[in-house]
Amino acid sequence: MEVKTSLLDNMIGVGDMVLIEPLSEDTFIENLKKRFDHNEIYTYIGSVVISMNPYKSLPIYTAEKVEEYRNRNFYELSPHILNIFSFKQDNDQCILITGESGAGKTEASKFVMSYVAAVCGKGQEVNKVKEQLLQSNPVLEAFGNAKTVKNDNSSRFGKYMDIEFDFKGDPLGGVISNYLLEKSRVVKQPRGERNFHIFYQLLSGASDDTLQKLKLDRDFSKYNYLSLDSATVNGLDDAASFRTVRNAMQIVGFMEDEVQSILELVAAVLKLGNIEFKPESRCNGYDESRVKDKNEMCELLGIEQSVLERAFSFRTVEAKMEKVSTTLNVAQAYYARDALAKNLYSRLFSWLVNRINESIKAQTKTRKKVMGVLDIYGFEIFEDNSFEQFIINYCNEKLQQIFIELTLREEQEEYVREDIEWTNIEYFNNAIICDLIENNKNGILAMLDEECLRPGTVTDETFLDKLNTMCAEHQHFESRQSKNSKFLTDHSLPHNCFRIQHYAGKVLYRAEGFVDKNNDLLYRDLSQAMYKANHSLIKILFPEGNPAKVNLKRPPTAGFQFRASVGTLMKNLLTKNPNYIRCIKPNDKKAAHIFTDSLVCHQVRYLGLLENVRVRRAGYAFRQAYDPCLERYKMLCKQTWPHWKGPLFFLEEKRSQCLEDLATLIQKIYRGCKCRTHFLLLKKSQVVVAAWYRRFAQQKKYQNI
Ligand code: AOV
Ligand code: MG
Repeated sequence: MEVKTSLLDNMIGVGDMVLIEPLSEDTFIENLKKRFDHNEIYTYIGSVVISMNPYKSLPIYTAEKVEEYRNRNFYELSPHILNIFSFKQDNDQCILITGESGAGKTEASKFVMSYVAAVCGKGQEVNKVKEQLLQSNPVLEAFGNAKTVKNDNSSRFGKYMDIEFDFKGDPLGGVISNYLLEKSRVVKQPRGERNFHIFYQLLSGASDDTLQKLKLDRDFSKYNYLSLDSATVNGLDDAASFRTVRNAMQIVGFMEDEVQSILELVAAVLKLGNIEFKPESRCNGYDESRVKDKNEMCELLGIEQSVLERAFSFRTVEAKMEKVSTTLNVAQAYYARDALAKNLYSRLFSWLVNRINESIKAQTKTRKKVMGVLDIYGFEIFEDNSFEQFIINYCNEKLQQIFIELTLREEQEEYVREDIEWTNIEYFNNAIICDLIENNKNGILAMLDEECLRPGTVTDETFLDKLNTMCAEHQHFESRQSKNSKFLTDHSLPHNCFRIQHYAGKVLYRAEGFVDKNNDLLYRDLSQAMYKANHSLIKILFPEGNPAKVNLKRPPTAGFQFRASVGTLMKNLLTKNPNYIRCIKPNDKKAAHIFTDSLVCHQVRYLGLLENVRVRRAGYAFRQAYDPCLERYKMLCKQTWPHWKGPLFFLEEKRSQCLEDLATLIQKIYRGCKCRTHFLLLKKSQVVVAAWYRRFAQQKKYQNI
């Protein structure tokens, strides 16, 4: 076959990967690279957008650009994220942004949101809604993002935001859902990383007066919970960010006293981290923990010193209807302190999300359609991977699964269903990895829960033993395509670890802390102490501390809750029309102008992008069910216009006659356009608009597009 090179030779590469000839991994990467070198960071695979992180600001998101892209057809302008979805469609949309940590998901989600705000609706009320939706972002980033070794502004929570529109396309409001914040960061950060931004922002940016009220010192080094080796980050101005966040809170609608309460809790977490304990010997030979010094946290939150101190020295356990008080030793007291700090912070975060939702929720019920934007924490492999990475990576597996289901599997199956000739395209389906993790009976999360709820001595070792017995030993009897084949064991594994072959790479998890983090228990004495506080916000955050509620059942485990909420999210996403932004990280150095072939190639492979192009090239790009098609084009055909009575009005045979007439007409119209849609075919239940990219590319029909 003659190799078609003219499109590839084009200085800036091909805008749609579907047009590459010949298609191979090499040409695919070469094209991305060529475009990246020319600051063309977006490339399509049909309607999927690939986004390369440029690690520098580009002048491509200006008001002029927005104007240019507004209401233009997907293919008329060079690829851009602004082109991702069409407002003209009537059904609910969602934008799924995926990619590994640092690939550019959060930035992409912000561009999408600003674009929506720029092009939708006008007027005072609408502007207020838009402003509030946009300003919710700096608030959540301050509390939910942190510097990691992979990303200076890494999302440590998952976020899904529904924006609701009325029939005119004006935004009415929104709803944010958040997914499991990585709360362990509050008390400890890996080397080279920071705690959540807000701590540094508050200390750097608050006025002297505010800090004094909060009894805080500007000096980071005064606080045990703030790591010092990377307290300041190049390119991050914490003080300026603090002003932005304060301003954003005001716009979103927080009252001054609410802001004050929130900052008091942030300060309280820092103070909590400075509480230290000393042992006091008891006559029974055991050491009992005592708080070393008076703590200012109590003053901040209106808690009596003695109440807090007692909660750090004793723990009440209920056994057979009887309350037994046991003493805490120093190690247990430190554990309790950290558990309280993590709980306090993560509950504050969830409260913030709810509070923002109250402000941004639609005031009327006349919503017409919804656009959801999903921005989660990206896949990550650190040196040390724990429960948090396990949860984050599981979430990424689920998203990859949606992509596979909708763009690779269902798409192919649909052709078969419609009797369209089809040669199957192979791809890796990560459903087995999802199953390994989430299977109700013997998935890793279920086993962890079983272990956590089992009476007797439960440790991370007993959990790991269980995993090894269940997954590793069964492996020998099962096929390579079974879920257990993704649970990798060999004798070289370090002690107390297990390894999973994820879609995006092998990850070694340290089992230490899994049981504890999944249990996520807070001694009741501590929640009761918090409930006794003379501070309205902290009281709300610890409802189980209410003595009237002592009989409350234990909450579901962290893993169980996460699995359930991700399940609900997936169901929700599947009811919407998905649009994908697949983010790619060009290098590991967070640097502009560097394109590391091997790194990009790895991502292209595991994201299944080549398979995506293959399915796309072989298939029919645009299709519509009969009824909406008739509805859309009713005016073109004399059987349907001007006497239109709705699609169901037509009898079967009349309907197909109409459709055929319509097909001929539309064909005529399209033929005159510089559009890629050239054929209309009537299949079992659909009108398919065939875009035979490859053929057209070969016939050089696209050269002047
Ligand atoms: P992520 O959301 O995918 O990682 P971000 O969106 O936070 O990644 O991007 C990381 C950094 O890359 C940003 O802070 C910017 O400096 C830069 N960047 C990304 N996209 C662009 C762009 N379009 N233009 C300019 N700079 C960009 V994570 O949240 O860690 O999974 O968990
Ligand atoms: Mg992010």
